[in-house]
This record gives sequence, C-alpha cells and structure tokens, in this order.
Amino acid sequence: MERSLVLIKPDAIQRGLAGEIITRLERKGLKIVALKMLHMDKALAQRHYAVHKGKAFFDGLVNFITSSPIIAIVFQGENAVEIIRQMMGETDPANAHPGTIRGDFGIDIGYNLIHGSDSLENASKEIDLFFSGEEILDYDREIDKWIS
Ligand code: IDP
Ligand code: MG
Repeated sequence: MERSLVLIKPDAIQRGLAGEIITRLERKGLKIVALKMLHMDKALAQRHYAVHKGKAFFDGLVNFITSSPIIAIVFQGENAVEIIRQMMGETDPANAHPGTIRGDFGIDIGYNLIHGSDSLENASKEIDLFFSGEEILDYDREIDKWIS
C-alpha cells in the first residue's frame, strides 16, 4: 500500500478550495492517514523543494509556499503516488486537462493549488519532513474492502 504527501497550497486555502480538493482525493478511495495545518517556514520550504534550488523560480516558490498556511496530508492507497499525480494534472494549470484539480481550478503555474509526491522514494522523504511516525495513523475503514 503506497503513501503520498499532498500539500494543499496557500492559494487553495485562500480561495476556499481545500475541502473540494480533499473531497476529490477522498472520494477516489484514498485514505487520510495524517493531516495538519501549518504555516511553513523558509527552512522547511527550502528542504521540501531542495531539488529546485538554483532554478529561476526557486525564490518565488519558497516565498509563495511560506506566504500563508497550508494543509499537509498523507494519503494512503494502492498506487496512491501515481493516482494523485494524475488527479493533480500537469504542473502548469494552463496545460492541465479539465477534470484534474489544476485543470479545473488554476490558470497560472505560480498558483497551481496542490503538491503531490512524484515517486515512492520522494514520498517517503517528504512525509518524514512533515510528520513524525506517531502522527501517521494505522486504522481500517469498513469501505476499504470495496475499494481495492
Ligand atoms: P510539480 O508540483 O508538478 O511536481 P515541479 O516541477 O516539481 O512540479 O515544481 C514544483 C513547483 O514549483 C510547482 O508545483 C510550481 O508551484 C513551481 N514551479 C515549477 N515550475 C515553475 C515555473 O516555471 N514558474 C513558477 N513556478 C514554477
Ligand atoms: Mg514536483
């Protein structure tokens, strides 16, 4: 069973889209196993986006993600990493297909609403940045046997 880190970014919170985004992922069948609201500081933002250090958009990205609170969520499910990437849509909302979160709610690459881990390896690293082991809950849902 895979786990992926999702961040509901500042623009989504400010626009009142947090519930809509969480609902879509939850309705798909993915299970929330950890969740918190926080205001990321620069140090956490720089670690989370370390692979982009040196790129032209890096400073703007760090400023954006630290500008207002976010919601961090660990979703669990079969193929969770790839499923969430598909449901997010392309990085640039201008290229994201309708039906995806970015395709339905965004128009600018600087305001693309959601982060989702891009591989199992990165998911594990990213989850560790935001959550301690005890904060990730192991529980069963009655509906799980009807999902996978
Ligand atoms: P992803 O979020 O789809 O995985 P990445 O390439 O990992 O996309 O980029 C991380 C984040 O950096 C994007 O979600 C977006 O917020 C921001 N970003 C990426 N490319 C650009 C750009 O060209 N201009 C402004 N922001 C960008
Ligand atoms: Mg990425």
